[in-house]
Amino acid sequence: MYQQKPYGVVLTYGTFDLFHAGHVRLLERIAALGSYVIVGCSTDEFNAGKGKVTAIPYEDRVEVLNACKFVDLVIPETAWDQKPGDIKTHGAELFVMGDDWAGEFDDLKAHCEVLYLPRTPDISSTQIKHTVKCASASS
Ligand code: C2G
Repeated sequence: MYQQKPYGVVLTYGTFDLFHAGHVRLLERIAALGSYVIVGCSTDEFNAGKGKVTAIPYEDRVEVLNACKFVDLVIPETAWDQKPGDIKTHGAELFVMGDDWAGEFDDLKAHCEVLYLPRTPDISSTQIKHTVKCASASS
């Protein structure tokens, strides 16, 4: 039975390094809200500016996101201030981030609705990296 979703185009951003269940659950909840999900994936250069080094290079992170059934389109995230333009270009009605960013993007309320969803506890790319590092150190 076709289920009408509350929004059309929904936009979110992230690094999505070492793709894990926390990322999947966020994208699944976003896909339940909107009929077309766009993900802005942070490029390696943009992440360098964030002081973030990923385990998985940009092209591969994009390939993983494109393989996710909850994602309809992946665009590059190259700058903090690209969001208003992306919202306009893609006609986004809703912008969503995990609540570790709560309040950080309220300025976008001038362009569309903004929603922060609860993060999945006890899992992160940083944590996975740490676990792998410990495992390799003890082997
Ligand atoms: N996330 C989550 N639960 C986790 C880990 C992450 O819901 N256990 C969510 C984050 O809240 C975020 C998304 O997954 O909305 C992607 O997380 P990151 O890859 O860590 O994104 P980040 O590097 O913080 O980039 O312009 C915004 C930035 O691109 C955000």
